Amino acid sequence: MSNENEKSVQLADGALMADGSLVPDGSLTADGSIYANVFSFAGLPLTRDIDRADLGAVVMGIPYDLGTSGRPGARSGPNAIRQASANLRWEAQRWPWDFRLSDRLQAVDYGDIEFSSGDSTDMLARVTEHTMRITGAGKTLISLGGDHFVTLALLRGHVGAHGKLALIHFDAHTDSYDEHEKYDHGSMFYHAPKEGLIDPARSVQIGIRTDHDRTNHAYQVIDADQANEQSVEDTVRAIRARVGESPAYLSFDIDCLDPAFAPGTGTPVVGGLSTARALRILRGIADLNIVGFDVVEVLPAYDQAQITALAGASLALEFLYMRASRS
Ligand SMILES: [Mn+2]
Repeated sequence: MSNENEKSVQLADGALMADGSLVPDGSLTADGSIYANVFSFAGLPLTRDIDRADLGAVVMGIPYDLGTSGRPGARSGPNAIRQASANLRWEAQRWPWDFRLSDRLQAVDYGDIEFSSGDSTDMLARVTEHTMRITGAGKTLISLGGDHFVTLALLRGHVGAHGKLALIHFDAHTDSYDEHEKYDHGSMFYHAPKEGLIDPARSVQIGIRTDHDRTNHAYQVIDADQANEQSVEDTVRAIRARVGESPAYLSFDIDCLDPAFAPGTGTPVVGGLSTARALRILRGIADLNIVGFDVVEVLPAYDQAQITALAGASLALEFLYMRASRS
């Protein structure tokens, strides 16, 4: 145990290598191979050295799944997303964007946050601490879950730098279930407004298709049927009207997508969005003041042929382009 603790402390200080790299030679990840040396997200440098002035964004993994109510295993999500992201490395200018990512935005992979396994309180503390470090340095954080409970820690780590946030939430579930003192992956957005982290009156949930109190629900809901039936432009317009100029946090539970497009997830619900539709909605809101992003609930043990992991990787890369488009 003491060895593990020592290692955690070392990682928290970002001092594994003199230059902050998490691997002996950070340049190992910089080539464009879609199968060799797949350690980091999309081949980004794997490092905790984030103080460079030109660095705009940080990708971080949170291998946690103790908040889940259904199938467990999302702790392996970050690694699965990194592996699948190798398929995206070769395209310097991602379609259909009209710029090369590296021309507009420098980003690194911060690795996974370590915490005492089995200790959710420690996870919350560590994730909040690292998030505050990254957002405090003025970098945009893109987090890879992990089950959705991790978003509570991420929001706690963002408010210091950005104040109370609007929430743009893609999900099959509202995750605002009133379970009183219970903290899990279905109650973060019940607790978050009570903690002053988000303002439901400026927040919107897209893709919902599970029961919630429709007569008394603080968040605007664009349910899955509506999001599938109306045009992408109408959905984009509704999100923009709700969020406005507010600093916003975008949280994407992969189960917003139909299980046909994301089978590997903890609590799948049929009747969801396609990956294509979700990507088009995201591109339509790229210029909103989105200060942080996550994609959560990727569960490789239930995945098929990396379908879900590739969707997660593609969304995370889309987040980088959304951020870059505002640079
Ligand atoms: Mn969900």
